[in-house]
Amino acid sequence: MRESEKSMKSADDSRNGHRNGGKAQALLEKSIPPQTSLNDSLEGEVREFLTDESQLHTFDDLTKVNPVTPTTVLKCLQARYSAQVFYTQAGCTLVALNPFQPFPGLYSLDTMKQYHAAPQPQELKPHVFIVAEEAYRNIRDQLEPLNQSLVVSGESGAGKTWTSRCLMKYYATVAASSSALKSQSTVERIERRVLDSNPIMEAFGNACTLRNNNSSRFGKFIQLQLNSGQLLVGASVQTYLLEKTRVSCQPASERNFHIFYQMMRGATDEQRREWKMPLNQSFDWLPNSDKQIEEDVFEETVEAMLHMGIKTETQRHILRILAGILHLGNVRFSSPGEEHQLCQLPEDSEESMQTAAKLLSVPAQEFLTCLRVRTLKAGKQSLLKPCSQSECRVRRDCLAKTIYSQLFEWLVIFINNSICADKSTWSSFIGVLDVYGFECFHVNKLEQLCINYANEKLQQHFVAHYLKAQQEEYVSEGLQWSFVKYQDNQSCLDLLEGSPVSVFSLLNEESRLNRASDPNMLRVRLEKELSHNPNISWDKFSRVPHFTVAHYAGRVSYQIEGMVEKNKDPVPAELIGLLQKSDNPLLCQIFSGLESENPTTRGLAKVTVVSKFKNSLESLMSILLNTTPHYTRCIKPNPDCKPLTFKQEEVILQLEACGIVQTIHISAAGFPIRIPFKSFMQRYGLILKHLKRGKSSDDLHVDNNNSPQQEVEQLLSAVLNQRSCDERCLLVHCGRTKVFLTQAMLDVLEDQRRNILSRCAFSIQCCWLRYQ
Ligand code: AD9
Ligand code: MG
Repeated sequence: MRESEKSMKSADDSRNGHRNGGKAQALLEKSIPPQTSLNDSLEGEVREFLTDESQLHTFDDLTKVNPVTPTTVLKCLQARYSAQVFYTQAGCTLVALNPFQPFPGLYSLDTMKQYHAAPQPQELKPHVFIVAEEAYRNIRDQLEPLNQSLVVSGESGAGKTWTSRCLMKYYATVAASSSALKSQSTVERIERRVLDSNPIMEAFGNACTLRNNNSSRFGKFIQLQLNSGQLLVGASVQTYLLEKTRVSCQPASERNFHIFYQMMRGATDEQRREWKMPLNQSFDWLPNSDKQIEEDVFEETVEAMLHMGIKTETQRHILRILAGILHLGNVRFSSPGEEHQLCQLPEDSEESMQTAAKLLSVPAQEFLTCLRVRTLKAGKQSLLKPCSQSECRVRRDCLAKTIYSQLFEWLVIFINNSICADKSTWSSFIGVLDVYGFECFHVNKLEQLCINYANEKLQQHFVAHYLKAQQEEYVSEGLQWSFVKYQDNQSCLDLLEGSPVSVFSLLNEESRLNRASDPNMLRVRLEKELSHNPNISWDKFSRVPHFTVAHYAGRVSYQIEGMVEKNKDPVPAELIGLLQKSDNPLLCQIFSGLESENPTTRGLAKVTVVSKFKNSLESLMSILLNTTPHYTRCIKPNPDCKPLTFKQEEVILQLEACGIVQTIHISAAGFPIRIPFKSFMQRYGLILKHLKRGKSSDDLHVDNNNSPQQEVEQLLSAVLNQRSCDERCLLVHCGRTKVFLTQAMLDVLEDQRRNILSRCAFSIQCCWLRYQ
């Protein structure tokens, strides 16, 4: 093991220290008694399986495990993992275990075709392609809501991005237009361009962290646009909260964004000369350069940019900007003797400063002045004030972060312009959501607060959409139901974003005050205004100002120091003004519309990081609420990303965090399929007609004045009349407006429908032959 890897490993252990071994153990020992009674009669049969542990890997659906406890679910998943089966259904959710090694065939073209062509994909082995196909068929069958969303969640390194890529490849294959396949024109096929957005965004937005060599440092929602013939005609991408602080400050043993290392490794001699980047050049902002990872592939990024339509000349501007940022990172400032004096540059920094200015195409002297001198506005007058050493550093870092995040935003806009189809050409979409998972480190800052807030919102969406809606629907439809307790996270969301006061509102108020931020002030206000909320607490003995939030996935302590400043995210006006004058046309363009921090409007409702993030999440939520959601929960089986290694303590905490056991309880006892009476008769009415033809009408008690419910009941009793009353209750239930079915019952109905249709087709064929 290389030194850097060793240090990463030990730091990893300490960072994962939050993983509470005691809690995992308690969960492992806890055995929840089954809370439902509907499938009691199946218990005996399933228990036999449980005692015969050699069979555990055969459970394709965790709802068939009984009793459902964290332990039984865990054992089942472990048995499947050992048998190299990585997907398991958990009612409405697909559980995906990360194998941490490629499996030939698992995602091959043939496998895609197999799932796409299957009459009933659900009958094949659980796979993420079933989720993909289900969404695709929902659109084909015009089920409401028509648009679909595939929500992929899980902690860092669990496999969200991998899964999202698989889903995108699936649609780029099964929904590719045949004419597009033949096209060899210079304009690349749309499917190809949609897929090429991945390596570009990953090069600029992913980094090697302690928990994942290819960790996404931004959230992403991609809408795949389909035309009325269900062909992929375009896509659009929305990104969330790029972790821009990484540009100038990399956590210990982690790396900067991949693109910088790709450039360092993959540049041509000519580029090295242009960027003043000889092979032995070291950059302060490029730590752990010796750690080589699979993603360090410069040619792939360059090629993908070309396919996307980013011309060589524009790429040259992008890469010069990035090289300029790296040289800027090597600029250091020495402390001035007196307060009114300017900070000086040590000798080696002079050259870095000159190179950075040249690569960013701005005048070097003016650049240096902007970094060292602050302009203060007092009424109509401007006052120049030399910055202290630390202020100079803050300005330098701020400049690098702003340039990088603006460049990232420009790239996303460019990608959207290149792949987004005209609204008139598409009629439905499938959205794939890949956002950062729940995070809990030893030190948690504003970034973690935002990330965990996003996860709370998604969990609420899941709970509201599936668990709550399902239980409420049972009640309103008059079904007998023993309730399963689910964890509603509303009080945590009230704490974070509620009105009139919340963590965010207080943070924003502090950020809008025209004064230096004091962490204790915010702490006092939080304590005074929010202590009534059970989800917030403080460690009275801690000397570091912080607050602890009880999230649905665990407790996280957030450090208050630096939070207000980060939330303000100020960009000095002088720096923006300078970049707007750059001779690099791209740099000039990306800063042209940007407003700077204006000291005179500081007190007004400034857009803070938190308010911007909250708004973008709210629009995401409103999109999700108008779609049919499909959930995939990725699980990381061990913290070291080792192939085929399953650590129970690691997995049990993740199962707990995503409430998988509750989901299984509800799905196991319930009827996951519900169809309004009218739609039900439209699809299966032919079975009743067929049965009527075979029997006397007395047997079927035909009454033409039947209500829709009676018609449905008549059909069901005709189909089920071979079975006992108890068994019928397990398979199907008629509500007030809908039929509630298990998957098994749906399969019976679909089989009968298929048989009748194929017999009809056969008879027509015979008549035709006779006629000929
Ligand atoms: V993070 O929140 O962005 O830090 P993700 O996105 O959840 O995280 P990612 O998809 O990047 O994790 O997966 C981590 C690594 O696991 C990948 O780089 C692969 O090496 C590996 N992986 C994930 N899923 C699979 C799989 N189905 N088959 C093989 C996989 N390897
Ligand atoms: Mg990712």
